[in-house]
Amino acid sequence: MSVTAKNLSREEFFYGHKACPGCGGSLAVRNALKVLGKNAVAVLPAGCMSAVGFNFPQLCFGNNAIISTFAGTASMLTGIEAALRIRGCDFTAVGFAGDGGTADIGIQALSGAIDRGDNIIYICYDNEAYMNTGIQKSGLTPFGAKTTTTPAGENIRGNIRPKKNMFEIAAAHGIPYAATATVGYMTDFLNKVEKASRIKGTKYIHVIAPCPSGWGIPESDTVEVAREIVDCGLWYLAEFYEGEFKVTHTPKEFTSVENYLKKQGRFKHLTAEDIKIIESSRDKKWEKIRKEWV
Ligand SMILES: Cc1ncc(C[n+]2csc(CCOP(=O)(O)OP(=O)(O)O)c2C)c(N)n1
Repeated sequence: MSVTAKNLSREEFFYGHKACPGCGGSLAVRNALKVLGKNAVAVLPAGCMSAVGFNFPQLCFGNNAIISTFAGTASMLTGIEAALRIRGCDFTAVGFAGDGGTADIGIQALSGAIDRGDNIIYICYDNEAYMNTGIQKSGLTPFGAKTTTTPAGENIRGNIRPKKNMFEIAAAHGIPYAATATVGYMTDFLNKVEKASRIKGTKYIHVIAPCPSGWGIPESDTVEVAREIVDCGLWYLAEFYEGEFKVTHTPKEFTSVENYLKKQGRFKHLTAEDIKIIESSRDKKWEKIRKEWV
C-alpha cells in the first residue's frame, strides 16, 4: 500500500530534538522513521542530525539509534546488519548522513557496502554544505552558492564547482535500488523509503533538505523551496531499479530558476550571466533525462 499523508503513522520516533526551526533534515529523518517503524536501527554520523538528536541525557529517538564516526555511516550499518541478522532479529538498518558525510568523507564506506551488497538503507539528507560546523562547501554544494569557504567576491562568485551526482554514482555501482527525493514532495520520498524497505541488498536515497540558516531563507519556506528546486528543474525525482533509470515526476514547464535562486541569501550575488550558466546546465541534464529515462 502506498504511503499517503493520511495513512502515515502517528507514532513519533524522532522528537524533542534540538534542530533549528524549519530544518529540512529533521523532517526527512522524522518521516522516514515513521515509515520504517520501531524496528529501524538508525546510524547517524557526525553532522546536524546527530548533534540535535543525541543530547545526553535526552536521546531523541523512539527507536534504536547510534552515532558513527563521520566517515563510517555505511560501515556501521554493515556491522549492525550482520550482528542483528545472526541474532535472528527483525530490523531495518538505516543510515541518515549529511551531504559532506556522504559525498566526501563517507563515500568510500558507502561504496564498499554497495559492493558487498549489504542489506541496508542509506539516506543522504542533502542540505548542500557542512551545516553543523558553520556552512562550509561540500561536494554537493551547487555551483554559485556562497558558503564560508566559497565566499562571494568580485572575481569569484561563490562555489565554482558543480554538484557531484551521488545518485548516479550509487547507480553506477549496479546498486539494487537508488532514488532521488526532496522534502518538498514528501509522499514521493516516503514511498521511495517504503519501496527500499522491501528490496534486498543496498539501497541509497538522496533527499534534498533545505537549511534555512545555510541557504538564507525564512524558516517557513523550507518546504516551498524544496518543491521549487524540482519545479524549476535544478533537481529531479528519479529511481534506479533493476538496472533502469526512471523519472518519477516530470514538470511540464519549468518555473523560473532566477526566482528559485534569488530568494536565497546564498545566491543573492549571482549575475545574469551566472544564472544563464546554471540554466544551461539544467537544460543539458534534462535533455539527457528526457531522451534516456522517460
Ligand atoms: C573526521 C572528522 N572530521 C571533522 C569532523 C567535524 N564535523 C562534525 S559535523 C561536521 C559537518 C557535517 O556536515 P554534513 O555531513 O554535510 O552534515 P550536516 O552538518 O550538514 O547535517 C564536521 C565537519 C568530525 N566530527 N570528524
